[in-house]
Amino acid sequence: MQRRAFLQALLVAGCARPFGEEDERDGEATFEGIVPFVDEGAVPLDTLVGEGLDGRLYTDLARLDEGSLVVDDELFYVRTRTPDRLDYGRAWVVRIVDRDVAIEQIVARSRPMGVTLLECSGNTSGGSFGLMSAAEWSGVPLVELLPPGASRVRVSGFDEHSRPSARSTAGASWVLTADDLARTGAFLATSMNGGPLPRDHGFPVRLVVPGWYGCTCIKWVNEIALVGDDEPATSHMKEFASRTHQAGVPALARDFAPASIDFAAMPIRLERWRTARGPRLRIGGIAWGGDETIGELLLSFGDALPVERVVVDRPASAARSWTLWHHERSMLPPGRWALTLRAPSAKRTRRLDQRFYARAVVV
Ligand SMILES: Nc1nc2c(c(=O)[nH]1)N[C@H]1C(S)=C(S)[C@@H](COP(=O)(O)O)O[C@H]1N2
Ligand SMILES: [Mo]
Repeated sequence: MQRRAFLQALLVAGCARPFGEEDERDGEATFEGIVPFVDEGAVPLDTLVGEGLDGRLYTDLARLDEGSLVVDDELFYVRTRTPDRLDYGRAWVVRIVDRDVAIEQIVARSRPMGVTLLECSGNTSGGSFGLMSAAEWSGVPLVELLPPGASRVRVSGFDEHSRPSARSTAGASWVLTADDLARTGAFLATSMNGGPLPRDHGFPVRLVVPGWYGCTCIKWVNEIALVGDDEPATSHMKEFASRTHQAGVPALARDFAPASIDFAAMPIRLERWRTARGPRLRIGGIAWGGDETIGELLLSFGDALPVERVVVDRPASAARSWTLWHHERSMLPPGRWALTLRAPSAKRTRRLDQRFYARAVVV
């Protein structure tokens, strides 16, 4: 079933003849199996693990297809589960500047905000790159809730956990300028995929900053404060400074660069097929990040093979979500192959330049 869905995705993506005319002549193509990625963490996928700050759900990217680009609530990645010290018995109020705003008022003003992808800035191979998902959100643009002339705000969320974490620091707040809010269209989200926010995703209200790393998308928002130009960086900002590609760990919030996600791409699924022409490799992948139109990627398997061109149809208008691409070639020779992509026409690709999203297979 999943394979059929994947094939349909390829058809939808514009590959009407996955194997070309030669294969039609040569006869049927037979699916022989998945070529798994190696040397990635053995984390369980699509399953909640851990509690509180260490709570995670790694989304299985291999099953993405045209019909599942908006990820169901239960499969959307989780980084930090609902704090156990959060008391849902009390009415939720967000302190906005000098007013206490009841959650009902924010919900009443919420409207569709479209599909936006979130990616954890710590989305590494150790987690099979599963800390990334897209959903459809409803909410209220943050600028609409602020007094005119506000130049810098600090958005904070509830983050008290009775169990400390070895890896993560409690306390979640990020400072954004009016310019950041206007440019990204940052909004307070009260709904995900048509329903209320699930608790683990910040019920009843979270921040979504389209195009920025997930660490800026504060969950369980309870305070939005106006701050001055000399506002110190928060502990949360400092914790995520290197993961959001800051120069060192700036002491002041104003010295943080926008935590934007550059254009990036990676393979998500390699399939081995048998055809009359010989064994074939079909590669499915995703592209996301940046805000520009991208039409072509360069796929490398390492120094032993020439780089191959991959057509990708990623208009700027789709940049808030992710886009599927696919590529087909003869089966790789026996050996270990590291797949990396480049996007020469993209404005900036810091992670692709570092081979951050490299994925290896053994044939
Ligand atoms: N209150 C609070 N908000 C938070 C966090 C947190 O630990 N506490 N983690 C951040 C990080 S690092 C990420 S990647 C996103 C994850 O959102 P998700 O779990 O809904 O996918 O939430 C952000 N918001
Ligand atoms: Mo994150």
